[in-house]
Amino acid sequence: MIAPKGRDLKYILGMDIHKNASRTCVAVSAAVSLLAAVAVAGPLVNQLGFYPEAEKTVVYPGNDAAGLEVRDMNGKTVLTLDAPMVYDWDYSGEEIQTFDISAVKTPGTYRLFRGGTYVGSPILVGEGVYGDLVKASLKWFYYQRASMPLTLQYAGKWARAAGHMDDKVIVYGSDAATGGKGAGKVFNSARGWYDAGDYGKYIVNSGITVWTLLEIYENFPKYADSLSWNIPREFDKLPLLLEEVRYNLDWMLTMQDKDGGVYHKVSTLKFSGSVQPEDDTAPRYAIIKNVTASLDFAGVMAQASVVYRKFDKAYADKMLKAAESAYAWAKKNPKAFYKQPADVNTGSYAPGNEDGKDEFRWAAAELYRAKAAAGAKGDKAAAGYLKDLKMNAFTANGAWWGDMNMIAAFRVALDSAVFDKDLVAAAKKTVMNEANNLRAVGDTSAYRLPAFPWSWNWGSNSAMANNGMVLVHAYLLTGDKSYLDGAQQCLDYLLGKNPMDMTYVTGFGYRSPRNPHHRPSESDKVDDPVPGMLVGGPHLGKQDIDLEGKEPWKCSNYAVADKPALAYLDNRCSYATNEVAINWNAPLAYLAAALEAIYNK
Ligand code: 9MR
Repeated sequence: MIAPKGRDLKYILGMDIHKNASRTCVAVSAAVSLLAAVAVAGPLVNQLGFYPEAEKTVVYPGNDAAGLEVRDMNGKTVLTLDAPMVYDWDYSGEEIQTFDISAVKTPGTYRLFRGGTYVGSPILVGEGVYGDLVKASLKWFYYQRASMPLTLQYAGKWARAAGHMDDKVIVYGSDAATGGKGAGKVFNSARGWYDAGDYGKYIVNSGITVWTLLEIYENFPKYADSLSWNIPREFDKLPLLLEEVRYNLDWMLTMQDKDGGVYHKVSTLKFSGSVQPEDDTAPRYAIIKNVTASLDFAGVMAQASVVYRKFDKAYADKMLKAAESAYAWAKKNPKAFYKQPADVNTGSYAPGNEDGKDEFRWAAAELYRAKAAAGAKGDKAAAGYLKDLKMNAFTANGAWWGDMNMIAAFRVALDSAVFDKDLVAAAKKTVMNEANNLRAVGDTSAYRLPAFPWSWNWGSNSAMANNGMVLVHAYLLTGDKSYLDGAQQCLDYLLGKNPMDMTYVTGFGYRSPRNPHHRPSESDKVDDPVPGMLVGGPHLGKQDIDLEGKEPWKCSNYAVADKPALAYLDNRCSYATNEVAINWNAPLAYLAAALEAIYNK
């Protein structure tokens, strides 16, 4: 699949040029939006605060010769720092000074002063600083539920009627609208989460999302069990997180055909307008079985069979069986890759280079472990999964929906009791190599952010979150706190240590997105967007801009910054920078949950 490009470490490190602090601080202007120009003068810092033992970084654009003072709320100075070296950060075109205030460990509220003047907003140091964020980012999946009403009791002011019952989705190509072959095939494909700001339900993206959420449960079971938030209960015995995830697993199970193959998605043929779910009434189709969807389905069902087994054996057995038949279908149809039909314009999630090796590797790893958990490690099918898993070496690309290699490596590296020693060693090496690359860049870059040129693709914020997830896994494998500090750097960026001086999560921090591309939030009568959503973040693609006004759903009439970290617009039209998505929220939840679970023992 698509390999991230331009990941040459020397190139990245070469971008940081040391300079001496001399001139006075300059304001940096960011993307000029329809609403207002953003002028940022710093300090840029995690707006939710820090755990006492965490690394705490404050980024300051400019090259001021003044130092920084940290004072408590009684005005007492607790830390004084000299002005640090000035670095360039090419991703924003800024000069940057970075202050390390990690020495402030006593829980409390602090303020920053520069040249004797109070700058920025109060900073919190304490336990549980990300607890609400974890819960809200997970609660958001409830707001994304198809096929059911959201009631006041659970949804508060974002209550809405049910949409997309999906009880009669049409198999694509089987009705007159799409060619009429095999006329009239319909089936029930209810439940599941809407993918993003649109109302499609996509198997590939559901795959990595569910994996990430279940990984929270697998890596931090005690913490996950301790969490509670307000959602309706259907399965009393399940921990809340597994209850929420089951809503999507149930939908995913409906997407498997009798022959084992799995459909790519359920969606309308065209994206709907900006309407509430109940008003998007165009016919919904189950569109084209393929290898990638079948393998992502197989991987997730196998993983879920392991996680749910102790709560519900029958459900676990059902999922394992479904996983095995999906995998068998993919083996029989290895060239059946998804190609978006010309009359469909909803999310494509089509593989970049159609080899499918990463999905095979991941599904084989999950299936082998699931067979072991079901007491069937010795059977013929299990031997086949192990053989397939060994066929290709692990590769270390960033974890995202387009590349499941790293996910396979996580699985094998952490489950050393299940897999052969050599495999575990290879998987660990892959995870650690990637983590070490991230550390090297994180610690030497002006923003203290492990970002590469490829990080600034569509959904850049999720790249930062997924990089954080790699670092957390490295911490889990080694117990070395420096990897946790690296993960913190990623979360800090998403929560305010960025050139836009905002958290990228709705409803959190001093400043946050107000106009995300999210149809339910756009079309309701509520001022605030649904909370707990991570927006895609800056990138230079400009797919959502049409300055001539020929495509009215796109943004027009604004200038876009030409630096990747600044090319962000808090406007609903900007689906390329301000959309939300389940596969972006899940790693945010993972990262925040990991820091909570690890620090708050
Ligand atoms: O996250 C996807 C990104 O990697 C792709 O470049 C982009 C264009 O194909 O699509 C993104 O996914 C969107 C999906 O296709 C439809 N639902 C909204 C998703 C987030 O923008």
